[in-house]
Amino acid sequence: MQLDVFLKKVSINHALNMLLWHIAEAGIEIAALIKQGALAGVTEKMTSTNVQGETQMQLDIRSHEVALAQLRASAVVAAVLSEEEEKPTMLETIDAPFLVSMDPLDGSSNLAINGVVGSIFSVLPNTGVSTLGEQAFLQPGQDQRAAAYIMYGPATLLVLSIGQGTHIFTLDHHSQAFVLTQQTVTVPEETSEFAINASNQRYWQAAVQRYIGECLQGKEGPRARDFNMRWCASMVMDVHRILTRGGVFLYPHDNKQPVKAGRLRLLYEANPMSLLVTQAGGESITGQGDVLALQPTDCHQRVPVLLGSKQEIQRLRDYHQQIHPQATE
Ligand code: AFP
Repeated sequence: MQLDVFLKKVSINHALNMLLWHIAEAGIEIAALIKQGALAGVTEKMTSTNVQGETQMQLDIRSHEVALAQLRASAVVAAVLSEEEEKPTMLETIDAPFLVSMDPLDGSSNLAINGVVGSIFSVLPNTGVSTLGEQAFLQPGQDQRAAAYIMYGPATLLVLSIGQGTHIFTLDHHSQAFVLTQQTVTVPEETSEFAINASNQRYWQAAVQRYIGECLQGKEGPRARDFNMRWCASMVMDVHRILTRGGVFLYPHDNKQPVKAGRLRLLYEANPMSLLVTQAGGESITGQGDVLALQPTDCHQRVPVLLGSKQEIQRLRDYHQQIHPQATE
């Protein structure tokens, strides 16, 4: 079943369906650019940096432009917040029903090694961006109307939730359409696989030190079984693995740069990924509570993220409550 047919079946919100269709179109265009690699010059670094101070790749900028053009063409988006721009872009359709936050190219450092990258989108209701300005984006993740990522891997996938489960579509390169290939994904509750950037270990807080320490002890430790580890440096790819076969993905609070509470951005990484994972039966916490319940204070705010299989995230929640009780109150 193609994406447009699926959306007509499951949603009566025509404006939302239109928006999701345009997000999918952006994914198809970006996938074509990525496929050309160095031939399209898109793997080159720019001299510019984004709002996070990270060096931009040509494809970061091109993906931002492609996605913005599609969102504008949908005529149902009032404003767009992007990782690549400090301020949200206000569109001519300022009273349209939706706001979109996006990371047009997540994991772009993987481009240099021909690795997997993705695009992430979060759809919020427009609560009055014409008067509130960028403050209108500061809504908790539980208010999202939809979330999606596109994964540019061996196959191009669109993973989508409108709050009724999480579904996977695969791009058919012949018809240039996304086709439903897995309806209502379920994250296995138990897992023996974790993903964390272990090079930051010395900066982690005690709860995460304990959790990973116990996993590493394997059969000989309190968990009485061996664990496996993966790290893709692309949240899209790590989350996709978790949706497919379970596991946990941790980018926890650390003391590396005390002014930054975590690495991942709440509005266009943590929130949309948390909606997709929780809609598939997984959990997503900061360590101090549910990611989706967090009231944002800044458009480019960073947060700790611990997400994936229910039983493991529950264990991490317990460890945080036992070890850092003042922070979890
Ligand atoms: P970019 O979007 O700036 O490439 O960052 C990717 C990311 O935000 C997320 O996708 C990864 O999980 C994480 O950063 C990787 O971080 P490390 O540099 O610690 O591997």
